[in-house]
Amino acid sequence: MMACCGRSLDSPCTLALLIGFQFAFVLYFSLGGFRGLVSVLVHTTEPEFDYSRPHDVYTNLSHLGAPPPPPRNSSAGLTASGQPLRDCPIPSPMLVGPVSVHLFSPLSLDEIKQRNPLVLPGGRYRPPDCEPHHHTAIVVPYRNRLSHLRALLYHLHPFLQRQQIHYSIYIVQQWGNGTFNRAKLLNVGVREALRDEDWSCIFLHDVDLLPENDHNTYTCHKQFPTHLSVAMDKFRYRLPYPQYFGGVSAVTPDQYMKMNGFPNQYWGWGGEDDDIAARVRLSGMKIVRPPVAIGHYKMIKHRGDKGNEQNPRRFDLLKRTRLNWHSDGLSSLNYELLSKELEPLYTNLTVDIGEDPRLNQGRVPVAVKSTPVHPRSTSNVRDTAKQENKLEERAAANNTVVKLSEGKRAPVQSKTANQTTQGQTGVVK
Ligand code: BGN
Repeated sequence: MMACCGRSLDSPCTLALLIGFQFAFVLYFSLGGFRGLVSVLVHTTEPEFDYSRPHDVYTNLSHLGAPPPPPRNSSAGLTASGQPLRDCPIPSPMLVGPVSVHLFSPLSLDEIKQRNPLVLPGGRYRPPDCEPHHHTAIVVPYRNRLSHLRALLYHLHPFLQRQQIHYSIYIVQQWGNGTFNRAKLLNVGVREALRDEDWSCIFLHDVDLLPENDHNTYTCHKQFPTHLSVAMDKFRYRLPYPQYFGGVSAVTPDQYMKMNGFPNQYWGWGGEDDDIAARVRLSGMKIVRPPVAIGHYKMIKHRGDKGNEQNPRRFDLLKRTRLNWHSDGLSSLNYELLSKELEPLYTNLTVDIGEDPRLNQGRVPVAVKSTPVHPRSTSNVRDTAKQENKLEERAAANNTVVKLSEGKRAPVQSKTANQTTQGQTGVVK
């Protein structure tokens, strides 16, 4: 070959080489550059789904005809006749793939409850006829988006029941009119959900995102945080940028502790998800994702929220994540839980998370109440939590609502990451 091409530039051999290079060049770009080439060479076996013919999201739910399971105590994992439950099969035989999405719920909250008879107060569910492998709390930061909440509940309950997991939906509602703080509400939700149960997985879920494929299971990766909403219609069903971690993501309690939770300082829209993604890397982990063909989501379109304007500080904050992530997060979390209500389809946590301290410089606070935040001993926090849990169990049994009384409205000061780990993350059921 070298001999052939060495002789002269206009030899047929040189010409063939030139044409060959040109052809390779065109092929490289028509395959979508480097990524496309890799996917052709490595031959990734991406699953394929036909999204043009989705199933109704309530498909197969009638298979779950059994009455609600009795409250789980010492007889957990047993059938009514005392026999141990079989393990739920993996994957769930009830999965159907693409499901239709209603951006507005066709039903009222009462009607949604009737369509989901096995959902218990607080939005809890456990498969009636098998022992689930996964125990997932879904935490949704929220304020003033009732129509989105209804669409989410209409969609998510049947979606999750077909996955045969044990789950509960927590709506974390920011009290007052101060600037919205998504990441801090997530911290509160994780903290409060772990008081209820030793969840093995915690989902961080935007209220306006509806999953389109039930093979996208709401479970966690053992080692690494997961980003689920990899293909949103808003971004033409692809990641907007490689490190994107917004929308829907999931962590185990251990992963959450490892990254010191989420930042508390992002008031307003944007950047907090990028900070969380940076924490994943800084704490020595990486982000894992389902295939694009599975991670499809539809976003409910809406105008920008009042009180959630773009945060102009997000660029500065992001520059400092490397320095701040140890000091700002779960370890510095403080808030006041105003009420915890076991609604038929969700647990409603109303919380005072304070206001952006920069807004209040030189001003009288508007939404923050004057209750001082008392430093509390860990045992006090634990005792209060125990009492609250007992109350809530009783309420769940009676199908009633728990409001934290005025006297019990103790400001909640987070334990340190290590303290919180104790007794809360070790047990994986
Ligand atoms: C990004 C935002 C994310 C948001 C995505 C998708 C920022 C920080 C700028 C450096 N990040 O631009 O928070 O989830 O867009 O909308 O604004």
